[in-house]
Amino acid sequence: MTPTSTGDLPDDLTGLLRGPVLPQPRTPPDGLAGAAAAGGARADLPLPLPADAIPDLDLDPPTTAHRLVPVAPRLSVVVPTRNEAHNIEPLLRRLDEALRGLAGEVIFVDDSDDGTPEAIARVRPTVSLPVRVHHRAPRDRVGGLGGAVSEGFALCAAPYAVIIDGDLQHPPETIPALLAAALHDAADVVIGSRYAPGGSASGLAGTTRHLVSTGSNLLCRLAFPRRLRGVSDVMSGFFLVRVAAVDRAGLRPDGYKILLELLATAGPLRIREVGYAFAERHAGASNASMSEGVRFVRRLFSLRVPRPARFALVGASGTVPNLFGTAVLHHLGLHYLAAAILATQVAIAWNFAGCELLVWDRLAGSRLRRYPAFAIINNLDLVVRLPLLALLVGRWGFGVGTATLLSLAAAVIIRYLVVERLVYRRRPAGSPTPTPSGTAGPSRAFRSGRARGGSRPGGLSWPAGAPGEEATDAAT
Ligand SMILES: Nc1nc2c(ncn2[C@@H]2O[C@H](COP(=O)(O)OP(=O)(O)OP(=O)(O)O)[C@@H](O)[C@H]2O)c(=O)[nH]1
Ligand SMILES: [Mg+2]
Repeated sequence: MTPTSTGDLPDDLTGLLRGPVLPQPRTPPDGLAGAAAAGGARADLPLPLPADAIPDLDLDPPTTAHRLVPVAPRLSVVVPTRNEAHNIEPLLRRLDEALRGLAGEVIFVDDSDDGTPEAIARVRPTVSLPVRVHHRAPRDRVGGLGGAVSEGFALCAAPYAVIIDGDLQHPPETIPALLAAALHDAADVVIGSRYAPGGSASGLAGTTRHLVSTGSNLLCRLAFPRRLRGVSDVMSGFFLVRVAAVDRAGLRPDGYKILLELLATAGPLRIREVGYAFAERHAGASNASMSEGVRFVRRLFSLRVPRPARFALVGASGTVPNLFGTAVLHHLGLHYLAAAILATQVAIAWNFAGCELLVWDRLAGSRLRRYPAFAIINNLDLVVRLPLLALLVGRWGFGVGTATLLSLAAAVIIRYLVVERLVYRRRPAGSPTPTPSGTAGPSRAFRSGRARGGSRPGGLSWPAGAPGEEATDAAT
């Protein structure tokens, strides 16, 4: 089924979605219990929070009192933003209208330097949706767009999350159809697709963007033919997920293609699609760039090829400069051991570039600081290789080329084990952890509270195993 609007749905489902779920009074009620009674909070859908958690909602009265929510949200809309100040007002207005009656909330995960959080703060009191902002300081912007979305998942109070761009290329009016498809078909993921029936990619700017979109879509489907069977728009940034189906600990988001990351790393998922028309950017400038393209190709490669195989490939490619360098220098009259030492330095630089680009996930910190450790460890393998080389050539009469090759094969196994342990070991809990109330804050307390099924800063208590409970280090 590819529903395109709630009009396609049976009456009972439309009623479920559109029922009088969330009147949000603009004047403060006499406490939340009164508000819940007045709002006729429905008990026929599972709540992600126990009812007694609701009075603890973090509010900064009195100006935001109109955002009191008598029931826990059933749909969290996560909007990653980077310099979208001029799009905030129309976006929030359209979301407010589109989500009327859906018990929704909006969470901005913001990496902006243009005053986007201030724009949100200005518009927030004028809409009835609860709106939260998690602004990431420049040093915390791990994983770019994908990292922001992953952090957004951790903040969702609802069982379903919709990811939507902040520039209005994705129509908020399609969100009810995404939710309807999820509820109707018990789907884990509902993808807003430009290439499904009813969809259109006409908002893509220019032939090159069209080619990049269809080409990368094809590449992904070739790389994961079974997992992505029936998915027409792997590159979509507009989708709904059942939050409990997201394995945040398994995500290594790097840049734009968080949907690919999700689909490739999660267990079996029930996937549906809903066609939508991709619009032109409303205002502001695109954040897409050539470097995002390179990030995508790298990520696709590492999702597809296991790390030891990638390491072996890089190591194998390093034998080319090593062998070639040794042969040339030896030919020029250098002793074969001296030639091996020099050629090894070239191969180490080559391997380091390969490891950084293709083998290990992006790590924070400077490459210049990683290189000495990498070079020392790789030079240490000369301690093994040189005596082996001397034995092979001097004692057993192998040619310099063959002996170099054999010694390299022995060294590559040792090197993988040592490099993985010493240079690329993952820092514990490296990801900056979002706070649900909107400012970067006490991430350690938040993390430990959630791990125990305890309380979140801002006073929302979470039962153990609640949606969004997954480990919080996924965005490192
Ligand atoms: N938090 C966060 N959001 C980002 C980042 N990069 C892009 N975004 C947001 O992600 C959404 C998609 O980015 P766009 O720049 O619109 O990329 P695009 O849609 O591929 O490009 P255009 O078609 O030119 O708009 C927008 O809401 C951006 O503000 C980032 O590094 N961090
Ligand atoms: Mg865009």
